[in-house]
Amino acid sequence: MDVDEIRTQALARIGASEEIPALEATRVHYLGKNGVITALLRGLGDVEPGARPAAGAAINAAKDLIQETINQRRAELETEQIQSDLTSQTLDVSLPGRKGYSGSLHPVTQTLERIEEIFVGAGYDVVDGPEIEDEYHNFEALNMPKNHPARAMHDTFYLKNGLVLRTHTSPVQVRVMENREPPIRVICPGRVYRRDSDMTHSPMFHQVEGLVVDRGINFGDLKGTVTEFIGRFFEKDLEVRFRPSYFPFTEPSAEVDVMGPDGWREVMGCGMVHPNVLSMSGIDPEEYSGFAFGFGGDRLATLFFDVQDLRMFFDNDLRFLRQFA
Ligand code: 2NM
Repeated sequence: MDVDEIRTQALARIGASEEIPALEATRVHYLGKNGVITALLRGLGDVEPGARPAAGAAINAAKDLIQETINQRRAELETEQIQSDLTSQTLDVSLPGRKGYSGSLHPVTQTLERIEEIFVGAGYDVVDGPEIEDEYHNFEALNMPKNHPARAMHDTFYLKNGLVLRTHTSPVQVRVMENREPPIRVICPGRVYRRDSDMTHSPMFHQVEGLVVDRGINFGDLKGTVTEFIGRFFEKDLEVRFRPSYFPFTEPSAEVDVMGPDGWREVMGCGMVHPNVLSMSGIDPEEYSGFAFGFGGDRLATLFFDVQDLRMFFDNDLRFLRQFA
Protein backbone atom coordinates (compact mmCIF):
# COMPACT_ATOMS: atom_id res chain seq x y z
CA MET A 1 0.00 0.00 0.00
CA ASP A 2 1.26 3.45 -0.71
CA VAL A 3 1.01 6.42 1.61
CA ASP A 4 -2.14 7.77 0.01
CA GLU A 5 -4.01 4.52 0.50
CA ILE A 6 -2.77 4.19 4.06
CA ARG A 7 -3.81 7.74 4.85
CA THR A 8 -7.27 7.29 3.34
CA GLN A 9 -7.79 4.02 5.21
CA ALA A 10 -6.49 5.54 8.48
CA LEU A 11 -8.81 8.55 8.26
CA ALA A 12 -11.77 6.22 7.64
CA ARG A 13 -10.85 4.08 10.65
CA ILE A 14 -10.44 7.12 12.85
CA GLY A 15 -13.86 8.38 11.84
CA ALA A 16 -15.36 4.97 12.58
CA SER A 17 -13.82 4.74 16.07
CA GLU A 18 -16.75 5.18 18.45
CA GLU A 19 -14.89 4.76 21.73
CA ILE A 20 -11.65 6.20 23.06
CA PRO A 21 -10.01 2.73 23.49
CA ALA A 22 -10.80 1.88 19.83
CA LEU A 23 -9.35 5.22 18.74
CA GLU A 24 -6.23 4.55 20.80
CA ALA A 25 -5.88 1.13 19.11
CA THR A 26 -6.12 2.87 15.75
CA ARG A 27 -3.40 5.30 16.78
CA VAL A 28 -1.09 2.47 17.84
CA HIS A 29 -1.84 0.61 14.60
CA TYR A 30 -0.60 3.54 12.47
CA LEU A 31 1.70 5.65 14.61
CA GLY A 32 2.90 3.23 17.32
CA LYS A 33 6.41 1.80 17.55
CA ASN A 34 5.45 -1.03 15.22
CA GLY A 35 2.82 0.99 13.39
CA VAL A 36 2.21 1.14 9.67
CA ILE A 37 3.45 4.73 9.25
CA THR A 38 6.46 4.08 11.47
CA ALA A 39 7.35 1.13 9.26
CA LEU A 40 7.11 3.34 6.17
CA LEU A 41 9.51 5.86 7.71
CA ARG A 42 11.94 3.06 8.57
CA GLY A 43 11.65 1.79 4.97
CA LEU A 44 12.84 5.18 3.64
CA GLY A 45 16.40 3.85 3.69
CA ASP A 46 15.47 1.45 0.92
CA VAL A 47 14.04 4.20 -1.24
CA GLU A 48 16.15 5.45 -4.07
CA PRO A 49 18.06 8.53 -2.77
CA GLY A 50 16.62 10.92 -5.33
CA ALA A 51 13.02 10.06 -4.38
CA ARG A 52 13.72 10.03 -0.65
CA PRO A 53 12.94 13.69 0.26
CA ALA A 54 9.61 13.63 -1.55
CA ALA A 55 8.69 10.23 -0.11
CA GLY A 56 9.73 11.35 3.39
CA ALA A 57 7.72 14.55 3.11
CA ALA A 58 4.64 12.62 1.95
CA ILE A 59 4.88 10.12 4.82
CA ASN A 60 5.41 12.87 7.41
CA ALA A 61 2.49 14.84 6.03
CA ALA A 62 0.33 11.72 6.29
CA LYS A 63 1.62 11.10 9.80
CA ASP A 64 0.81 14.68 10.91
CA LEU A 65 -2.63 14.53 9.33
CA ILE A 66 -3.40 11.20 10.99
CA GLN A 67 -2.19 12.52 14.38
CA GLU A 68 -4.19 15.74 13.97
CA THR A 69 -7.32 13.83 12.96
CA ILE A 70 -6.94 11.49 15.94
CA ASN A 71 -6.69 14.52 18.28
CA GLN A 72 -9.86 16.02 16.86
CA ARG A 73 -11.71 12.71 17.05
CA ARG A 74 -10.55 12.24 20.64
CA ALA A 75 -11.86 15.69 21.57
CA GLU A 76 -15.19 14.83 19.91
CA LEU A 77 -15.47 11.51 21.76
CA GLU A 78 -14.63 13.18 25.10
CA THR A 79 -17.32 15.81 24.55
CA GLU A 80 -19.83 13.07 23.65
CA GLN A 81 -18.87 11.17 26.81
CA ILE A 82 -19.44 14.24 28.98
CA GLN A 83 -22.82 14.87 27.33
CA SER A 84 -23.96 11.29 27.89
CA ASP A 85 -22.70 11.34 31.51
CA LEU A 86 -24.65 14.54 32.06
CA THR A 87 -27.88 12.94 30.84
CA SER A 88 -27.44 9.59 32.57
CA GLN A 89 -26.04 10.86 35.88
CA THR A 90 -27.81 14.14 36.51
CA LEU A 91 -29.72 14.60 39.77
CA ASP A 92 -33.33 15.53 39.41
CA VAL A 93 -33.37 18.33 41.93
CA SER A 94 -37.13 18.63 41.56
CA LEU A 95 -37.68 15.21 43.22
CA PRO A 96 -39.20 15.62 46.70
CA GLY A 97 -36.77 14.68 49.48
CA ARG A 98 -37.26 11.74 51.81
CA LYS A 99 -39.76 12.71 54.48
CA GLY A 100 -38.34 13.31 57.93
CA TYR A 101 -40.27 13.71 61.14
CA SER A 102 -39.46 16.30 63.73
CA GLY A 103 -40.19 15.42 67.31
CA SER A 104 -42.93 17.05 69.34
CA LEU A 105 -44.04 17.26 72.93
CA HIS A 106 -45.94 14.26 74.29
CA PRO A 107 -49.70 14.95 74.47
CA VAL A 108 -49.65 14.56 78.25
CA THR A 109 -46.77 17.06 78.49
CA GLN A 110 -48.70 19.45 76.23
CA THR A 111 -51.71 19.07 78.53
CA LEU A 112 -49.71 19.61 81.72
CA GLU A 113 -48.07 22.70 80.23
CA ARG A 114 -51.45 24.17 79.29
CA ILE A 115 -52.74 23.50 82.82
CA GLU A 116 -49.66 25.14 84.36
CA GLU A 117 -50.07 28.14 82.08
CA ILE A 118 -53.65 28.68 83.22
CA PHE A 119 -52.75 28.55 86.92
CA VAL A 120 -49.52 30.55 86.59
CA GLY A 121 -51.66 33.21 84.92
CA ALA A 122 -53.81 33.25 88.07
CA GLY A 123 -50.78 33.75 90.35
CA TYR A 124 -50.08 30.16 91.39
CA ASP A 125 -46.57 28.73 91.86
CA VAL A 126 -45.75 25.38 90.22
CA VAL A 127 -44.07 23.12 92.80
CA ASP A 128 -42.73 19.58 92.67
CA GLY A 129 -41.41 17.06 95.17
CA PRO A 130 -40.12 13.50 95.56
CA GLU A 131 -41.83 10.55 93.84
CA ILE A 132 -40.55 8.28 96.61
CA GLU A 133 -42.28 9.44 99.76
CA ASP A 134 -42.47 8.44 103.40
CA GLU A 135 -45.79 7.18 104.69
CA TYR A 136 -46.13 10.25 106.88
CA HIS A 137 -46.30 12.72 103.96
CA ASN A 138 -48.26 10.38 101.67
CA PHE A 139 -50.86 9.33 104.28
CA GLU A 140 -50.65 10.44 107.93
CA ALA A 141 -50.30 14.16 107.27
CA LEU A 142 -53.34 13.88 105.00
CA ASN A 143 -55.57 12.62 107.80
CA MET A 144 -55.09 8.94 106.89
CA PRO A 145 -53.59 7.30 109.98
CA LYS A 146 -52.39 3.67 109.88
CA ASN A 147 -55.30 1.25 109.28
CA HIS A 148 -57.45 4.03 107.84
CA PRO A 149 -59.69 2.35 105.21
CA ALA A 150 -58.85 5.03 102.62
CA ARG A 151 -55.27 3.76 102.52
CA ALA A 152 -56.50 0.47 101.02
CA MET A 153 -58.17 2.41 98.17
CA HIS A 154 -54.81 3.74 97.06
CA ASP A 155 -53.33 0.41 95.85
CA THR A 156 -49.95 1.54 97.09
CA PHE A 157 -46.57 0.32 95.81
CA TYR A 158 -44.59 -0.24 99.03
CA LEU A 159 -40.79 0.10 99.06
CA LYS A 160 -38.32 -0.77 101.84
CA ASN A 161 -37.92 1.18 105.09
CA GLY A 162 -41.45 2.57 105.23
CA LEU A 163 -41.17 4.33 101.89
CA VAL A 164 -43.81 4.28 99.13
CA LEU A 165 -44.19 5.46 95.55
CA ARG A 166 -46.44 8.45 96.13
CA THR A 167 -50.07 7.64 95.32
CA HIS A 168 -50.94 11.33 94.76
CA THR A 169 -49.12 14.67 94.69
CA SER A 170 -50.74 15.82 97.95
CA PRO A 171 -47.51 15.13 99.89
CA VAL A 172 -45.91 17.95 97.86
CA GLN A 173 -48.63 20.27 99.15
CA VAL A 174 -48.06 19.03 102.69
CA ARG A 175 -44.41 20.02 102.29
CA VAL A 176 -45.45 23.44 100.99
CA MET A 177 -47.69 23.97 104.06
CA GLU A 178 -44.81 22.87 106.34
CA ASN A 179 -42.38 25.28 104.70
CA ARG A 180 -44.36 28.37 103.68
CA GLU A 181 -46.59 30.89 105.37
CA PRO A 182 -50.01 31.68 103.90
CA PRO A 183 -51.07 33.09 101.52
CA ILE A 184 -50.34 29.89 99.62
CA ARG A 185 -51.34 29.34 96.00
CA VAL A 186 -49.63 26.32 94.39
CA ILE A 187 -50.24 23.61 91.86
CA CYS A 188 -48.28 20.38 91.98
CA PRO A 189 -48.15 18.39 88.74
CA GLY A 190 -46.25 15.12 88.66
CA ARG A 191 -46.14 11.36 88.29
CA VAL A 192 -48.00 9.21 90.79
CA TYR A 193 -48.21 5.42 91.15
CA ARG A 194 -51.02 2.98 91.93
CA ARG A 195 -51.34 -0.78 91.41
CA ASP A 196 -54.07 -0.46 88.84
CA SER A 197 -54.31 -1.01 85.07
CA ASP A 198 -57.28 -0.99 82.69
CA MET A 199 -58.83 1.24 79.99
CA THR A 200 -58.92 4.21 82.33
CA HIS A 201 -56.05 3.40 84.73
CA SER A 202 -52.31 3.12 84.26
CA PRO A 203 -49.98 2.10 87.15
CA MET A 204 -48.16 5.40 86.57
CA PHE A 205 -50.19 8.48 85.77
CA HIS A 206 -49.96 12.22 86.16
CA GLN A 207 -51.79 14.17 88.79
CA VAL A 208 -52.21 17.88 89.16
CA GLU A 209 -53.27 19.09 92.55
CA GLY A 210 -53.93 22.64 93.60
CA LEU A 211 -53.89 24.23 97.04
CA VAL A 212 -54.93 27.68 98.23
CA VAL A 213 -54.59 28.71 101.88
CA ASP A 214 -55.32 32.19 103.21
CA ARG A 215 -57.60 34.02 105.61
CA GLY A 216 -61.27 33.69 104.69
CA ILE A 217 -60.96 31.16 101.86
CA ASN A 218 -64.38 29.52 101.36
CA PHE A 219 -66.22 27.02 99.18
CA GLY A 220 -67.32 29.82 96.82
CA ASP A 221 -63.64 30.52 96.05
CA LEU A 222 -63.18 26.83 95.28
CA LYS A 223 -66.22 26.68 92.99
CA GLY A 224 -65.22 29.84 91.14
CA THR A 225 -61.62 28.71 90.67
CA VAL A 226 -62.53 25.22 89.46
CA THR A 227 -65.28 26.44 87.13
CA GLU A 228 -63.02 29.12 85.63
CA PHE A 229 -60.23 26.59 85.15
CA ILE A 230 -62.49 24.07 83.40
CA GLY A 231 -63.80 26.76 81.02
CA ARG A 232 -60.29 27.84 80.13
CA PHE A 233 -58.94 24.30 79.81
CA PHE A 234 -61.69 23.00 77.50
CA GLU A 235 -61.89 26.35 75.75
CA LYS A 236 -65.66 26.52 76.04
CA ASP A 237 -68.34 27.34 78.58
CA LEU A 238 -69.21 23.80 79.69
CA GLU A 239 -71.89 22.95 82.22
CA VAL A 240 -70.16 22.06 85.53
CA ARG A 241 -71.67 20.20 88.50
CA PHE A 242 -70.35 19.81 92.06
CA ARG A 243 -71.47 16.56 93.67
CA PRO A 244 -70.95 15.78 97.39
CA SER A 245 -68.16 13.28 98.00
CA TYR A 246 -65.67 12.19 100.61
CA PHE A 247 -61.89 12.52 100.98
CA PRO A 248 -60.09 12.12 104.31
CA PHE A 249 -58.10 15.32 103.71
CA THR A 250 -60.99 17.67 102.85
CA GLU A 251 -64.28 18.54 104.53
CA PRO A 252 -66.64 19.19 102.87
CA SER A 253 -65.54 17.35 99.71
CA ALA A 254 -66.96 17.28 96.22
CA GLU A 255 -66.53 15.57 92.90
CA VAL A 256 -66.70 17.80 89.82
CA ASP A 257 -68.51 16.64 86.67
CA VAL A 258 -68.52 18.30 83.26
CA MET A 259 -71.29 17.83 80.67
CA GLY A 260 -69.89 15.88 77.74
CA PRO A 261 -71.45 14.54 74.53
CA ASP A 262 -72.89 11.48 76.33
CA GLY A 263 -73.72 12.95 79.73
CA TRP A 264 -71.80 13.92 82.87
CA ARG A 265 -68.09 13.10 83.03
CA GLU A 266 -66.18 13.13 86.29
CA VAL A 267 -63.10 15.35 85.96
CA MET A 268 -61.78 16.07 89.44
CA GLY A 269 -62.12 15.93 93.19
CA CYS A 270 -61.90 18.88 95.55
CA GLY A 271 -62.84 20.25 98.93
CA MET A 272 -62.02 22.53 101.84
CA VAL A 273 -58.75 21.41 103.43
CA HIS A 274 -59.53 19.48 106.63
CA PRO A 275 -58.57 21.43 109.80
CA ASN A 276 -56.49 18.42 110.95
CA VAL A 277 -54.44 18.61 107.75
CA LEU A 278 -53.76 22.33 108.25
CA SER A 279 -52.76 21.97 111.90
CA MET A 280 -50.56 18.90 111.35
CA SER A 281 -48.48 21.00 108.92
CA GLY A 282 -48.28 23.95 111.31
CA ILE A 283 -51.07 26.16 109.97
CA ASP A 284 -53.64 27.39 112.50
CA PRO A 285 -57.10 26.36 111.24
CA GLU A 286 -58.67 29.05 113.45
CA GLU A 287 -56.83 31.72 111.51
CA TYR A 288 -56.62 30.20 108.04
CA SER A 289 -58.71 28.09 105.73
CA GLY A 290 -57.98 26.57 102.36
CA PHE A 291 -59.29 24.65 99.42
CA ALA A 292 -57.64 21.92 97.40
CA PHE A 293 -58.42 20.02 94.25
CA GLY A 294 -56.87 17.18 92.30
CA PHE A 295 -57.26 15.56 88.92
CA GLY A 296 -55.49 13.24 86.50
CA GLY A 297 -53.47 15.13 83.87
CA ASP A 298 -53.67 12.10 81.58
CA ARG A 299 -57.41 11.78 82.10
CA LEU A 300 -57.88 15.44 81.18
CA ALA A 301 -55.70 14.76 78.10
CA THR A 302 -58.00 11.86 77.08
CA LEU A 303 -61.03 14.17 77.36
CA PHE A 304 -59.34 17.05 75.56
CA PHE A 305 -57.94 14.94 72.68
CA ASP A 306 -60.85 12.43 72.67
CA VAL A 307 -58.64 9.38 73.29
CA GLN A 308 -60.53 6.22 74.35
CA ASP A 309 -57.83 4.25 76.19
CA LEU A 310 -55.62 6.20 78.58
CA ARG A 311 -52.86 3.56 78.32
CA MET A 312 -52.27 4.61 74.68
CA PHE A 313 -50.37 7.60 76.08
CA PHE A 314 -47.76 5.25 77.56
CA ASP A 315 -47.39 2.67 74.75
CA ASN A 316 -44.96 4.97 72.90
CA ASP A 317 -46.43 4.00 69.52
CA LEU A 318 -45.15 6.74 67.20
CA ARG A 319 -48.14 6.33 64.85
CA PHE A 320 -50.32 7.40 67.78
CA LEU A 321 -48.02 10.07 69.19
CA ARG A 322 -47.39 11.79 65.82
CA GLN A 323 -51.06 12.75 65.68
CA PHE A 324 -50.43 15.25 68.45
CA ALA A 325 -47.42 16.96 66.79
C1 2NM B 1 -57.94 15.74 95.59
C2 2NM B 1 -59.23 16.02 96.01
C3 2NM B 1 -59.40 16.84 97.11
C4 2NM B 1 -55.90 17.62 98.03
C5 2NM B 1 -55.81 17.98 99.35
C6 2NM B 1 -54.54 18.39 99.52
C7 2NM B 1 -53.92 18.90 100.74
F1 2NM B 1 -52.60 18.60 100.74
F2 2NM B 1 -54.02 20.18 100.80
F3 2NM B 1 -54.48 18.35 101.79
N1 2NM B 1 -53.88 18.28 98.39
N2 2NM B 1 -54.74 17.81 97.46
C8 2NM B 1 -57.05 17.07 97.33
C9 2NM B 1 -58.31 17.36 97.77
C10 2NM B 1 -56.86 16.29 96.24
O1 2NM B 1 -57.66 14.95 94.52
C11 2NM B 1 -58.68 14.22 93.93
